[in-house]
Amino acid sequence: MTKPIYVLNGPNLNRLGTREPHLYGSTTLAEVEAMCREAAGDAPLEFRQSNREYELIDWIHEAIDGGCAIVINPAAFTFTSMAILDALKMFSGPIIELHITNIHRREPIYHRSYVSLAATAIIAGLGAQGYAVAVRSVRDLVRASAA
Ligand code: DHK
Repeated sequence: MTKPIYVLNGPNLNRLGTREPHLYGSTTLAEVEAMCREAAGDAPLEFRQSNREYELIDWIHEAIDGGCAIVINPAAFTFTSMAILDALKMFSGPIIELHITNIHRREPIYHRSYVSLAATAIIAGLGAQGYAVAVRSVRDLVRASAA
């Protein structure tokens, strides 16, 4: 596998660790990145976070041109951004939509995801560990498709 897995994180996730720990736990984004890199093993991985919608879109375009898979936690943009959905629709590889919390057990505003319309799979509610599950899953999907 030469093309990287892109792990993209949306707004406010840079505050993981102190942000509503009763919901998101105490794991920091840096610790999440380390978990992703461990899960990826020898597979190359790009791990990024932005509070800017346009930047996430630019990174999805980068993945379209040179990535093998996307794991994305769009955070609040999950429920608002048709632009991120439209960008993801252009990606030909596996996409896992990831949420630390089970968004379907939260307030109704968190129940309708635009991103799910483009996702291969959705992981929600596993906490920070969900990132490692997602990275291992796309790594295996890509390897299986290349076999
Ligand atoms: C993260 C956020 O920032 C929220 O806006 C989402 C998601 C939930 C998560 O569970 O990772 O609603």
